[in-house]
Amino acid sequence: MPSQSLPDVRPVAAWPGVIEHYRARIHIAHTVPPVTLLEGNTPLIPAPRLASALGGGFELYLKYEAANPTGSFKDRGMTTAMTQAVADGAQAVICASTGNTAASAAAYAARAGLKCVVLVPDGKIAAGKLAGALSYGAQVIAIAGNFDDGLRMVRQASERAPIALVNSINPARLQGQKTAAFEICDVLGDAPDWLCLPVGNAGNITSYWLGFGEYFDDGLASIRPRLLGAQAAGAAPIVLGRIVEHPETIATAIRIGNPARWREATTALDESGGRITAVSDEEILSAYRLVARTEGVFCEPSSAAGLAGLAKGLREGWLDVRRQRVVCVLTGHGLKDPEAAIKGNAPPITIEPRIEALLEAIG
Ligand code: AN7
Repeated sequence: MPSQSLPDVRPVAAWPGVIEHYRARIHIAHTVPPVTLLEGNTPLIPAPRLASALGGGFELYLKYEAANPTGSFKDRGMTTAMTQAVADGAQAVICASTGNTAASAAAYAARAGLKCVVLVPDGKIAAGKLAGALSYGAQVIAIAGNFDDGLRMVRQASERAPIALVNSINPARLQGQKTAAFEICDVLGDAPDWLCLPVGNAGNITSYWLGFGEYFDDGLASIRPRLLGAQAAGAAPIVLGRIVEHPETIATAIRIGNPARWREATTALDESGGRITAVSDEEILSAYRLVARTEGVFCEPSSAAGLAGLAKGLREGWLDVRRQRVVCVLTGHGLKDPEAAIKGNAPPITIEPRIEALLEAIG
């Protein structure tokens, strides 16, 4: 049933979702009730043990976007994109995805009563994301190609058929995703000095810069952060300054060779006085394990790329964050990719069901 025919049921929870909470700042059609799963309001977790593992002397926070309803930051942009699609009278939506966008689009389409089609690279999407997209009832189409091929195809499909594109080239996506910047400022009382995050299709870095810019312009923040973007070394077009035809990385969420918001990302990096860096798969996995072990915060490998960039900059000495406030955005949940977690750690040992065996095992 399309949501136009549903009664205007407002959420009763303390947190009403990002559209309601930031309504005056969200520039989309407000002619229909928001399509929401009460996304946003995610924890900004202080990470002192992690900060000292990285050398200490600065304040570190983790923006834990895994706490969104489908387990990634994509939900912020999907509430706005799907609400706009409903306002526009769409009956169906489509996107290309490395996984998280697919799961989020599928959930919000279900919520709105719209048909959803997602294109994913065959065999290169983490199990939890596929499980989500299928469970929420999307039509999942695997393509024998990468994300960039998929994005080209869905752009063409949305031009030829009456189906709304919900990738982050859709401006409504940025309107929702910029709210993460607002939340960080609302909690800290100002913008941080640095914001570190993974960069794939570059929609998120563009959105954060938009959000921080709006708070700064309106006097709600006294500074704008410097941005530290991180791409996987095998999929680092912005760092290299050229399209990567065959991107490869264990961080499948950011396995993207030709980001749609490349130009906006470059502008954001330049205006902020920030930097973009390439991190190896080993550096990503090491950051991924470190944050889980030092702080009890489990994110998916791609999500740890920003943290890996921070660690790398500190280690190599080109980043100085002493006495500063640093936020690392952890974009997606560790449970999205159980295979990476299990492969990346020593397997559990098996013992006989006897107390002596247990005592011996735990030393
Ligand atoms: C966990 O789902 O592109 O730079 O299709 O899933 O805004 O693309 C996912 C991207 C970072 C990069 N972290 O954000 C998709 C997709 C995680 C992600 C990114 C993604 P953008």
